[in-house]
Amino acid sequence: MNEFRPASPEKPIVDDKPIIGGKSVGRTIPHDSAVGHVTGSAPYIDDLPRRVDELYVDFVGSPVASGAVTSLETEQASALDGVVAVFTYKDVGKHNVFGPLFCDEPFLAAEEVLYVGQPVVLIAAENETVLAEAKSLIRINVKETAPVLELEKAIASENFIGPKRQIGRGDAETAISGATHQLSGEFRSGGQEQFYLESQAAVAFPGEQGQLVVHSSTQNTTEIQTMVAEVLELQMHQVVCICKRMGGAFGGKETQAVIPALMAALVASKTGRAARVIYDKDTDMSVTGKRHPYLCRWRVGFEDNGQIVGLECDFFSDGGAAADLSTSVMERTLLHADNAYFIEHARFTGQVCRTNIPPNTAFRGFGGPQAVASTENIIQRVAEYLKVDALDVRLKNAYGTDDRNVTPYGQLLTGNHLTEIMQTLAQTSDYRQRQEAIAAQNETDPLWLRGLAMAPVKFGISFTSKFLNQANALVNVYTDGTVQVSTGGTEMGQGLNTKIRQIVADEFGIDWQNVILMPTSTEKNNNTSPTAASAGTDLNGAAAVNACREIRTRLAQFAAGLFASTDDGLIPSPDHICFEGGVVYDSRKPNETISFAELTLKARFERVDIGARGFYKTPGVDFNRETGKGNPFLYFTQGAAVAEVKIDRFTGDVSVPRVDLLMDIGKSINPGVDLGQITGGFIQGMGWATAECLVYGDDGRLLSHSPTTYKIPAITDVPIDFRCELFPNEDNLHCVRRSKAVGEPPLLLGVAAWAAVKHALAQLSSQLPGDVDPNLQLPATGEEVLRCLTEISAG
Ligand code: MTE
Ligand code: LUZ
Ligand code: MOS
Repeated sequence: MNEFRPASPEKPIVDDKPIIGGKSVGRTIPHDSAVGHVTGSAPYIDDLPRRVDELYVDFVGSPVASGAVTSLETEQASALDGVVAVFTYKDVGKHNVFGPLFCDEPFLAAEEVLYVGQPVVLIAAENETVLAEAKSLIRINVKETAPVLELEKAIASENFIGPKRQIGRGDAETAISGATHQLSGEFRSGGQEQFYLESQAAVAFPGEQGQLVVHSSTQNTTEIQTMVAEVLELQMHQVVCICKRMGGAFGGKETQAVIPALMAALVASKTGRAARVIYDKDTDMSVTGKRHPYLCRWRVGFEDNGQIVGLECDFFSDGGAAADLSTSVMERTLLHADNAYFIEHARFTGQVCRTNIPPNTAFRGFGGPQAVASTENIIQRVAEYLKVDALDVRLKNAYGTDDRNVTPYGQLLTGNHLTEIMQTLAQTSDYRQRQEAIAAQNETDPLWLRGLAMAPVKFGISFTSKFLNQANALVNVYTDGTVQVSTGGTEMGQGLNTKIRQIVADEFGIDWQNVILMPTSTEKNNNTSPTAASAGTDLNGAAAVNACREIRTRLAQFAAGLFASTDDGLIPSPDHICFEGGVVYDSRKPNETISFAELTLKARFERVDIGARGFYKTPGVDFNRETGKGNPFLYFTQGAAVAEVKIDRFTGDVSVPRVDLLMDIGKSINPGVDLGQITGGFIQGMGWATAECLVYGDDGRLLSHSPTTYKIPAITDVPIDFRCELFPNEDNLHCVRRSKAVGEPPLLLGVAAWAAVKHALAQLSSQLPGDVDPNLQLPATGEEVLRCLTEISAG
C-alpha cells in the first residue's frame, strides 16, 4: 500500500510509486455534466422545482452613484395585491453590513448609497407580474453627491481601501538611475465582466428551529452559510448552503453570490415561505463586481543588452464601493509583477482605490493578469527602445534554474521551465521566421498591419491567505461497490467533479462510472474554502485521496484475512492486497480475486466502516504580509503563448489569425478537460486584452450592461489556427498524481495577443525619428488601436 502523505516543498512525495490499478487518471473521460450541458438536462438554480408557497423576489437599486437617502416611498408597492413583503435595511437588524475580508459592505443600503443599482428595497410577491408592478411603484429619494469615478480622483483625495502594500528587493531607485537606459510611463488595464451564463441566483427554504436551506450559485458554500447566519442573526448550524453546479463563475461567485443569497434568505426567514432570487442578465452586469481596472505608474532601468536592472511599479486598482476581495487581489498583483523575470532590484507598491461603482471582485487570474500585462508592456517598450526582438529581452531576463531564481518576495523557484518553454515554443511556432516575414509584409501591405509576440506566464498556486489552503472530503462506499464523493469544491464547468471522479476511481481500482460526485453542501463538508485560486483539484482531490486511503487501509486489512484464511499457509498481509480492475486480490496469489463490490458487501456484514472523511492542508506555504517575504505558493504553473495579430490599418480592428500555446500543467488528470480550460482561458484573456470594454456614463451608470453592448469573444474571434500543446513534465510531486493547477493561468496568456498589437504598432512608429510611443493601453480595442495609428501617422 502506498501511503498518501501530503507533499512538502522540502520533502516532496505523493506519487513515487504508480497507483495500483490506476486507469482513469490521465485519460480524457467525458465531463460529468457533458450530456447534461448539451441537452439542457443539467439543472441550475432556477431549474429547481417551484414550491407551491414560493415567493418571487427582486430588488430596487439606487438611482444614483452617490448620495444620501432622504426618503423611501414603499407604501404603494406594499399595498398592491399579491405583494407579500417589502423590506429595507430597517428589517435587517444590526448586522446589515458584511464582507469577506473587511466588514464594510451594506446588504441593503441604509443612509447612503454608493453605486448605481445598489440594492435598497427588497420586494417579495406572489408572481412576476405583480413584482414588476411593485418595483415601478418604489421611490428612492436621494440627495446626490459628486461620485468618485476616476482612479486619479480617488488617488488625489486619498480615497483608499486598506493600507498601501509593498513588495520588493534591493534598491530599485538607485539601480534604475544607475542603469544605461531608463524608461517610464503609465499603463492602464480595463475591467472585465465575468459573463457567466447563469446569473447570480439563490433559492431559500425555511425549516424548523429557525433553519434555512439556501441553494446558491456560489463558489463558496461556507461563505454563504456564514454570511446568511451573521446577517440574519442565526447560528451557523441553522444554515445549510447547497450548490449542485454553477453555469460559470470565473471568480464572480467567489463572494458576490452573497447578496442574492441574503435576499432569498431574508424573505424566507421573515415570511416562512420559500423565496427565489434570479438576477436578469442586465441587472447582473450592472450591479455586480468585475475584474479591477488598474493604473500602473512604472519606471525601468536597463542595459544595452536588454538586461533589466531595476523596476518600480506603483499599482492602483479600482476597488469600487467596498473592499470585497480587493486587497487580496492587489496582493496577488504584487506577487506577479515579476512575471517570468528575475529582477534584482524591484519595488512594487499597491493601493486599492475606493470609487462609486459596484465593489470589484475576483476574476480568473485575480490581479495576476493586470500585473503581467503591465510587465509585458514594459518588456515590449524596452525591446522597441533598443530596437531588438522582444523575445530576446524576455529570454535575457527570464528566471534561471541555478541562479537568478529567487523572486522579489524571497521564494526560491523550483521546477522552473520558463526558458525551456519559451525556446521550445519559439521553435514550434516558427517565431523568428515569422517575425521576419511579418516585418517584410508590413513594409508593403497597404491594408493590414501585422504583429507577433510571445508572452510567458508563471502563476503562483495557493491562496495567498494561508488558512484557505485546506479542504475536506467525504467518501461513502456502498455495498454494491459504488462510491459517492462530496467535497467543499464546487463545479462551475471547470471539470473538478470529473477529475475527482477519476482520482477516486483509481484509488479503489474501479471504473470511473462507479463514482459519482454529489452536490456541494455545508451539511457534508464544513468550513470550506472557495473553489478558487485554481486549487480546486489540488485541495479537494487530495482530501478525497486521504479519505479513500483510510477506507482502503481498512478494506485491505479485512481482505487480507479473507485471502489468507484459505488453507495455503500465507500470513495475512494488508500490504499485499491490491485494488485493480474492479477486483481485489493478494499479490502473492493473483489468480484468486474478489470483486470490489463483493468485498464491500462482506465488509459491511463484518462491520467494517467503508466511509471516511479526509482532510488536506497545503504544506509549506507561508507568507509574511508585514515584511512582504516568504513562500506564498506551493509551486507555479507556467506556460507561454505566441500570438499573431492582423490589424485593419483603416479601422484599427484587430483579429488574431494564429496562436501557439505551450503550457506546463504537470501530468494532466484529464487532458480533454485541461485543454478545454487552456483554450477557454486563453480566449477569455484575449477578450480582456483586445476587445472587452466597460463603458460608464458620467453619472457612474454602466452603459455596456448587456451582450449587445459588451463584446466578449465569439466563435468567429477564435484563431483559425490555434495550436495548443502540453509541456511534458512529471516533476510536480506536490500534487495529486503529479498534476498541476490549470484553471486561471492560461487566461494570462491572452496578454500575448495584446503584446502582438503593441508589436504591430511599433513596426510603424519605429519608422519615425526618435522614440515615438503611442502608449497602447489595454484593452487594445479597435478604437484604442485607431487612436494609436492616428497618433503615429501624425508623427
Ligand atoms: N472554467 C469554467 N468552465 N467555468 C468557470 O467558471 N472558473 C475559473 C477556472 N475555470 C471557471 C473555469 C476560475 S476563476 C478558477 S479559480 C478555476 O476554474 C476554479 O476551479 P479549479 O480550482 O477547480 O480549477
Ligand atoms: N482568492 C483568494 C483567490 O481569496 N485568495 C487568492 O489568493 C486567490 N487567488 C486566485 C483566485 N482567488
Ligand atoms: Mo477564480 S478568480 O480564483 O475564482
